[in-house]
Amino acid sequence: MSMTLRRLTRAATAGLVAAAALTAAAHSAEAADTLGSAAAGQGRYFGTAVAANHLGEADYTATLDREFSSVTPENEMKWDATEPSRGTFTFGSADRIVDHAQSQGMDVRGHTLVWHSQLPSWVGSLGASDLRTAMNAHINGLMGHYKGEIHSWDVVNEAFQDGGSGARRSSPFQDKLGNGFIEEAFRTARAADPAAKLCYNDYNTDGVNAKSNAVYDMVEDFKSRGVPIDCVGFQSHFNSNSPVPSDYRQNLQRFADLGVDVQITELDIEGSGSAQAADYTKVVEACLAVSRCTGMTVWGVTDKYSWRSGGTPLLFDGNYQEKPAHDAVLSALGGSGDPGDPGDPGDGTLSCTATYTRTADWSSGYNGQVTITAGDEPISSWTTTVTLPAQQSVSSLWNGTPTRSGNVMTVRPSWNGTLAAGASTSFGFTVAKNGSDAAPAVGTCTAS
Ligand code: G2I
Repeated sequence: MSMTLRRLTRAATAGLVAAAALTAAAHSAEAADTLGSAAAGQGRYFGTAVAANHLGEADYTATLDREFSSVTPENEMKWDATEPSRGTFTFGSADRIVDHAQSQGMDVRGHTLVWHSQLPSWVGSLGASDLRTAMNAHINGLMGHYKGEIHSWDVVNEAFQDGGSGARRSSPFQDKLGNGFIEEAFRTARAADPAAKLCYNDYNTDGVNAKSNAVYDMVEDFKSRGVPIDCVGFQSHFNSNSPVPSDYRQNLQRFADLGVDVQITELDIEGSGSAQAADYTKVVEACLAVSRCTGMTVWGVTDKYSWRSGGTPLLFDGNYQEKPAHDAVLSALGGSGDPGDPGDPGDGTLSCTATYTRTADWSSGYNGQVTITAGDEPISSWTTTVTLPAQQSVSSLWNGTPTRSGNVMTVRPSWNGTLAAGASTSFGFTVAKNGSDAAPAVGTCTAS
């Protein structure tokens, strides 16, 4: 969509957007029972990263629309997606996200203009003066397209090295343009869309350490010299190796005291259950304790699509059920879930999921394994089906009780029916391929 068209379309849908905002306001007056409405009650936004290719999935979009008040395109506004070859801008996927957000009255964070990663190779091959021109053209192209439609932009992302040095990270921009590339990017960005908040965004800067000190010094210097910067983004990717720092709030506060807003931009915390919920609570409480912490974004809607596959770091599980971490965040934001809300722990709905993997493979056969995981409630039994391709046959099955009907096996527990909330068990089986290497289909899991 062209720049002019985007603005015209936006003007034409302004009535619709206003109507959506009114609905959201009416909803929040009733009960702050979603993340977005509870955060709004605290004067904050609560956002999520969104991937355009999931917007067609009904559960994904329903959860997004119900719970969140801001979106960040997870990959669609990055340089490789938006200017894959020099001067040719492609906004299709990013436009889908922005259009969707606007139709729901949600704000949009822009991520990201200048970053060493997801950078098309043509950028790295430019000489210094061409690179400067290309960087500014990229900022102008992207910000111009979405002018007036983005509440905050990550102008520069991850420009500092990890470790104790506080040095700048090597990148085409750093290596060819020197330290000044960051301020140049911010000055260009201010002129391109004066209404957008301009942010510097990074990770491992969440507590007080050498890297956050280096960012702090840069922001202090920018403020003292009038370089336009409005906010600092703290990505906040946490796990057991990188836990929520004990001085998280203090670190947010010292940046705020420099005269910038702070935002939690890519929050996710690996783990599960009450420990994960407690960590999320710490983060939300830290943001609420800092008046210039204007909002929080989690890095994805559901564990199913997290970049940290296997780490279950988000607020909704793979079936879009609210996790204990969700309820903890909602309550830290001053909201309250109705005990009977679908998906809330305690709502009495028994559920389970079944996922298949091939654990061994040889020319004439293979071993399959199905992992059964209980949902938010403890369960005492489960049932699922495994449908084999026509030629295949099962020669043995363990840790489950099969009933066969043609090529469909219904499998129930043997000794392993009882599962705590969130706990898993698995059954395995050996299959003779008889000429077909296709995978079996695993049906829906039913719990009782
Ligand atoms: O790595 C986590 C985040 C750290 N801060 C900056 C963020 O922009 C970054 O996001 C992640 C996305 O969540 C991933 O989805 O950035 C990754 C790339 O740096 C993204 O991964 C990429 C894969 O590497 C590609 O293979 C894939 O084509 O996602 C692409 C789209 O699915």
